[in-house]
Amino acid sequence: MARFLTELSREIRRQIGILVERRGSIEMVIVGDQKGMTIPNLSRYRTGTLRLRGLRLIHTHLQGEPLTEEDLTDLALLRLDMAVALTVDENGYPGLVYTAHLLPDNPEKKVWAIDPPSSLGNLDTDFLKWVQSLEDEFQRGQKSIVTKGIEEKAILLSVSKESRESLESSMEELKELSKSSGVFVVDSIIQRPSFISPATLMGEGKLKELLVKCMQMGVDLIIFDQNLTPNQVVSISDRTELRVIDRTQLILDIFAQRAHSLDGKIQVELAQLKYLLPRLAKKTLAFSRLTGGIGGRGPGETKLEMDRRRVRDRIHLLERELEKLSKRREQQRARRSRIDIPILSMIGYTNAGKSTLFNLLTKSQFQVEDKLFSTLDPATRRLRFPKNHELIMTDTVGFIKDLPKDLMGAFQPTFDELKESSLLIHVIDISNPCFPEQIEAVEKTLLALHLDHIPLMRVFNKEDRLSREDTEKISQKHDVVSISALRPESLETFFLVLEKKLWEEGILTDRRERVHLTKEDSFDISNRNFLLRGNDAV
Ligand SMILES: Nc1nc2c(ncn2[C@@H]2O[C@H](COP(=O)(O)OP(=O)(O)OP(=O)(O)O)[C@@H](O)[C@H]2O)c(=O)[nH]1
Ligand SMILES: [Mg+2]
Repeated sequence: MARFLTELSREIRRQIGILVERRGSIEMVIVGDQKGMTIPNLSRYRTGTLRLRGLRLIHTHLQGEPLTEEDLTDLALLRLDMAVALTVDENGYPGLVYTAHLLPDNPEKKVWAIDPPSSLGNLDTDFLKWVQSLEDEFQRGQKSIVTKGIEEKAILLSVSKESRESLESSMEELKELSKSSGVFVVDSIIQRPSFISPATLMGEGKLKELLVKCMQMGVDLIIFDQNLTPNQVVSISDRTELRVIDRTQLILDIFAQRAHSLDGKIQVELAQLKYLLPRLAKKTLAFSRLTGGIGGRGPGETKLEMDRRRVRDRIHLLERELEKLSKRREQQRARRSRIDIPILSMIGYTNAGKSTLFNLLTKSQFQVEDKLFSTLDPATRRLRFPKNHELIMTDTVGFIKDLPKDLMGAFQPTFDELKESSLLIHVIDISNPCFPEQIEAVEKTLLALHLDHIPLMRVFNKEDRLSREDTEKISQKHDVVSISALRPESLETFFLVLEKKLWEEGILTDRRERVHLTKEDSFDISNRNFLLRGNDAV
């Protein structure tokens, strides 16, 4: 066969390649030009992303050259069993044979092994046995990473020209998001290339390294910290056959898991479908790969349907449902505003401690977790503060940077609630080194939601995680009161500032009732008997 190939190749002055299946049958014959050839789409030879393709490429090289960069790219991106270059001597006989194959996980982090050239006569490997033991080694590497229960393994990826520092802190957040969504992070990679490829973000070289790493670690899911265009998802996913999701999709996945109320479920599903629709225009496997897994889960047990027409119908249906719910809420709000009770709303970056503070102030027991987006459905409680003033306090979903604007539209009913607020309490986690960026992200979001006209009071939370001196320094610099929502006794100044703010903003207007509180009067801390009494659900 080799002689036949070299002779023919010499005669027509073109490379000839064959793709050979495990047991030796020839699946495809490819004719190239003098220097190279193009392998057609092999997706019908899929054996699962984490396995070798079950095909080896044997092709002729007319100029005696070893395996080229392109050959090695094919080896990696197509996950070939082996790439073989057969050189042709001047008489059309086979010369040296060059071979290379992919490597399982190894300490040197090598992607492939290129064997020393040999003559045809010396090639006496039992191929089937050899390739099976190679696959066994791959599987051992893949199994060495053990996850709990339904956790999915993923590699996180960030490709951008931004400063390393900001990419790193964003990556930390992506890790937290991944954990919150039940993803086991196998590795996180930051790349700052000088040229960003518009189609795949990273260049071919990095793409094949990534793919081989995925095979070595048994990962078939990659999560980008950047938001990808539909075209980018398709090209990366089609090049690698991996499941590819971006930051927004991951966040939506967390929302889908957290949505409990009817409103919440409708809002999340709507946001997911709106995100998917433009992506479904691309007829491709990329999105069908996601069905059921991360990025393809809907709220509850539902899976996201991947059919465009049905998606559109469903969007219309959900929008109508949402409208009905909005009307109902509007009536509720109207009733509330008739009795004219001021509303204080907790807002802030996700995980800042909004729910913890809300629970403390209203003596409630809503879910508090060291996870991003633990609150999705808004909570509302009535309370008295100070003394005989009635207030309503609400807790809502947290904000995060880079959430696409059209997705926020789906959460409009939640944000509409915020519109009725008399005061926004912006809870900030000062123990997070990125808190200034978080403040900016939150207050920018308020602007985008047209909520910036509502009086706002910032509060620094989690002061217990910093030294007293640091807290004081930061607090003074920004002129913001600091508290720890875990320590009721730290709230003294907060109450004074809050009360002052309420009067200043005209939220508390009845001046006759204005009593200057003495310390004993306002909150008997040891009993946690704040003036904040009531605990009636609204
Ligand atoms: N050390 C410390 N931890 C706090 C403090 N306040 C809240 N936490 C913790 O921070 C985590 C997040 O608190 P949550 O109240 O759920 O935060 P959230 O702002 O409601 O977050 P989302 O609803 O996820 O947006 C929890 O593990 C809390 O126990 C604090 O003052 N000090
Ligand atoms: Mg919360």
